[in-house]
Amino acid sequence: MTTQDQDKIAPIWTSNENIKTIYSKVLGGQRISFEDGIYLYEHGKLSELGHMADIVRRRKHGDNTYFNRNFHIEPTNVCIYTCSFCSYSRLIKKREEGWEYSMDDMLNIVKTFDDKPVTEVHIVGGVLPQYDVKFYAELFRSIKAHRPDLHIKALTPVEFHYIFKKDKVSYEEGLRILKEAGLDSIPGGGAEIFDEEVRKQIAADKCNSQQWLELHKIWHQMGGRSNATMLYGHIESFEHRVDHMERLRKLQDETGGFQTFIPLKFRNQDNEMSHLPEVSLMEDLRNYAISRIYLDNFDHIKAYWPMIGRDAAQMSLSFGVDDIDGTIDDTTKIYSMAGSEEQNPALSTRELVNLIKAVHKKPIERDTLYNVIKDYTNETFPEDEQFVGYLSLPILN
Ligand code: V47
Ligand code: SF4
Repeated sequence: MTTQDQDKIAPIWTSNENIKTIYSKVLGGQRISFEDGIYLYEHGKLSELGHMADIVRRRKHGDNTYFNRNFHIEPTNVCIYTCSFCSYSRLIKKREEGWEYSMDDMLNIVKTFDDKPVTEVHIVGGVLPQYDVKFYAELFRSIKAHRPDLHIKALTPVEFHYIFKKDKVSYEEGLRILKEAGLDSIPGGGAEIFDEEVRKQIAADKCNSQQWLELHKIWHQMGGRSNATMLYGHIESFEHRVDHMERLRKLQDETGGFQTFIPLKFRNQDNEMSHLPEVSLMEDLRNYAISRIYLDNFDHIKAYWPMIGRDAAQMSLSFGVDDIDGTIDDTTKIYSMAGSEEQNPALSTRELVNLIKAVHKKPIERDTLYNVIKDYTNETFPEDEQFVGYLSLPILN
């Protein structure tokens, strides 16, 4: 954004002096503090947050809105861990619904995409002893042998910590083995909330916050790229959310290896935290906006549309989000089991492109590392004449 463009930004209309101060920091490209973050959660109006987040979004990406063509493989839905927000693991309850894919099962899933222009496979699931370093290294090698150009985004510190410890290899050594076998990048899962007390209550037995951050740090130092998530809207406070982002911002200052921050809204169906209500769409938008403002050193903020639904994903694009993932043909179950909006998360490229265009943004297909594959801004699809759009953006506050 040029200075001339900045002049075109309407000044924020507020009588709140603290918001004015934060606004001038955002406008001047200055980092906001921990206290500013808390203040925004506690006192920022949706319109103010959206306005500020949109300044940051536009400065970084203009109207560009990214998506990619990927598919998911979940090796198993059985897990030795017992996170209380998890609706997915079939270790204890509904064990008969558990699946455990073999290497061949997973290769067969990859082969079903042979004639599709996907660029990424996202592999993540439960943690079980038979999936060890050797297994994953062989899996990655076989996928690459079959389809060398497919980007493998796989596993999280939850799996890495478990398998490296079991196989008695250091984080460095384990990551080196898997990288050589074909691991290209690391998705953002397993972060939940870093605060130790909250983590103890919701995810007591898996890798801790320090281990999560350490593993990403080492991966970044090896030249790797990764994402980071935050599970919000359960028992955490606003302070815990800002603390979570603060720890990520610090690490990003050190390594620069994170690409995308993905806030994940807690869904309450069929898990041990079902008694908690889910937060509102308004809170989701506020949270996206504050993430965009706070994480000044993250290039991208992603709204994972299968989780929040298409309409909310469209709205999020005016609250700091510039990426909506983009699964075209998905087998992921972790959210549908937890009560996500989309029970059958599949969108064709045309639907995805039109969904982005309907809110006057530019649809850009990207690869995992955000290299542009295709700009769909001027692309017309045959059915476009009938397309009237999904929603016009409401004024919310
Ligand atoms: O870590 C589990 C979350 C995550 C629930 O990097 C839940 O591109 C809400 O990290 N309600 C795994 N969330 C998924 C993940 C992810 C997804 C999409 C893209 C990327 C990426 C990463 O799913 C877990 C946990 O935080 N999760 N249960 C639930 N009930
Ligand atoms: Fe296992 Fe992940 Fe579910 Fe926790 S969230 S129980 S680590 S599958």
